[in-house]
Amino acid sequence: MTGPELAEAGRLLAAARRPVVFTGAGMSAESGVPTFRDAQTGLWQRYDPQELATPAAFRADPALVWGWYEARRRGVRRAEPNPGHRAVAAIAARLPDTVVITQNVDDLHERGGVPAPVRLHGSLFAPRCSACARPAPLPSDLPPSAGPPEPHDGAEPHDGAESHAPEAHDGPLDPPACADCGAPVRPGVVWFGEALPSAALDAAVEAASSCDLLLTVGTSALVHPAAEIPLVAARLGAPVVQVNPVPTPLDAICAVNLRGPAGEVLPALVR
Ligand code: BV8
Ligand code: ZN
Repeated sequence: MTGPELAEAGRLLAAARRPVVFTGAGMSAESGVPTFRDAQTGLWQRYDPQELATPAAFRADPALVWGWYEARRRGVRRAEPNPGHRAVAAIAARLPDTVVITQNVDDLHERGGVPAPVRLHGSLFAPRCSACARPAPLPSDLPPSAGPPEPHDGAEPHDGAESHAPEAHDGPLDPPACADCGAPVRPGVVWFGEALPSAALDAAVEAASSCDLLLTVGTSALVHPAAEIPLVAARLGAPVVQVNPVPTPLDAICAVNLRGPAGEVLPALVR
């Protein structure tokens, strides 16, 4: 990323009144939350996330899939928002008409100062019944194997490594049963092959259709229909600025490509 590109992106952001910030897993990478393209750790090294994130996988082995999501949720609980999350919140504070649209299922935007992002793929923190869709309580965060206490529970900060990937001691875990109908509780995320929540998708298309800048951060732009959101903005004439250490299919439509990590680039952009 060079000075002129950052200056041009800063000029476009300074001129914007209704920006959209569109984020993917790379937004949380510097918080230690693995991206989908990162190598999985522990038990899940043997699985392609896209094979686990499907209704069929949950039907075939609810404990394996529920255990994976619980491990990811505990990892997110141990993570902290990074300076990139706080820079996105600074943009939204400065420009009240900002809309943050995320593909991520962690809660780091909320904890980093963006109270209500448009959530295209749901949340790790909204489990529901797989049959009657009744919202289910979040399980206690201490796994049966009584791993290290959660730092948010007032205990010492987790002495874990940088990464908050699912850990080796995490493994299959039987999902709780719905209090109403007894069916297994499932994660509140959108799996591959499932439709996105129509209200969220409509809100995202509406925001991308009326924005005057779209800032896309940390996405490989391979997952549809989310990947079409930046294209909506570009087709309607809004400039697109990308933050990603590597090229993506979005490069061709971007006015500026800022090659670098979100946690460094975004604070420099909003300085
Ligand atoms: C549907 C929740 C229909 C679960 C997720 C059209 C074309 C091709 C395929 C399809 C298509 N339409 C539909 C499909 C099928 C499929 C799909 O897109 N497949 C692709 C992968 C081939 N889509 C679906 O199935 C969708 N559903 O279309 O349903 C339908 C309609 C009606 C009725 C019934 C059905 C549902 C897709 C949602 C899947 N759920 N998440 C969970 O989290 O477990 S998506 C999941 O993958 C993540 O949430 C995330 O959104 C996505 C991964 O994308 P990214 O966020 O971009 O993350 P990734 O790891 O790929 O990339 C990270 C990037 O960050 C990299 O570029 C890296 O360079 C960068 N990076 C790294 N570090 C940093 C960084 N950037 C900045 N700073 C850093 N420090
Ligand atoms: Zn139920």
